[in-house]
Amino acid sequence: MRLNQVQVDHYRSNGFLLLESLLDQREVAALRSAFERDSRVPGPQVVTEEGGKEVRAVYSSHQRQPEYAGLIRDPRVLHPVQQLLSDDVYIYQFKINAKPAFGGDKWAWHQDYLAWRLADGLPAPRQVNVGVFLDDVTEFNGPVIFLPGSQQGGLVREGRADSARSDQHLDPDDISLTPQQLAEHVDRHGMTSPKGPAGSVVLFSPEIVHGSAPNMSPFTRRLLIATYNDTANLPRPSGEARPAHVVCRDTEPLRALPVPFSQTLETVTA
Ligand code: HL5
Ligand code: SIN
Ligand code: MN
Repeated sequence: MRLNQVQVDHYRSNGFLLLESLLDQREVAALRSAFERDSRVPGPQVVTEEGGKEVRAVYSSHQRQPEYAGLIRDPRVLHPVQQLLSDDVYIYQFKINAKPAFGGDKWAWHQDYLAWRLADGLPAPRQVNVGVFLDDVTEFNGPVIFLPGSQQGGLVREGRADSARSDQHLDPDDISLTPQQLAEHVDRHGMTSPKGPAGSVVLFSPEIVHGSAPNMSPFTRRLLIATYNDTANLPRPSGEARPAHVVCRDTEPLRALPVPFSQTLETVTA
């Protein structure tokens, strides 16, 4: 699958692009059950909601679950990323933000590249985020909200704060825009929240301002985010590198599967 020129132009000018129902419902079911499995693996890759036991995010599932190892090499996903970024890309970060029903917390307004420059010394914003909807995303269950075009203005904020919430990863709370910065940017760019059925995919820039509200609905909103980085843009941490579940160490260029990932999972029975 290749993006057409209208789609490429949309991504470049708005900083995001929605591909509705890119994956089918059987594939979504496979990805969900892989998440159920993976969120029960104990370890520092499981981030819980503040003061609770509910899962807020799980990192690096592609290193443990074959469904995700296939998904990141699926031609429907990898080819568009290569088109937008470079032929040689690898997974810099892989996470699933769980946003549980009745209480999944917000993700503060932020730009990803600030986190990655500060925490990992990532030289340039040469990444593409691939967001995969594991649930239907509606106005009710805390969709990601983008400020379209805000990726064109560079980084808004400089430093970071420190809080317990960022023990296992860098929570956007610590790099969030001030209310005034947010208001000015919304004035200029407006807001939009891509919505769609489970299996839809949203590509988005590491510099676009985004965030999402708490989920008070009875519907979970699991969002997988695979971040591809150009292999010519490896992190250069000033101190100790962050753990491998947050910043992946395998920087070999990915090669696309010849078929959708779901076809590689099926075991042939005679
Ligand atoms: N949690 C990520 C990290 O690298 C950073 C955030 O949405 C990406 C800002 O620790
Ligand atoms: C993020 O930016 O990583 C969080 C977005 C979300 O899950 O709503
Ligand atoms: Mn983000």
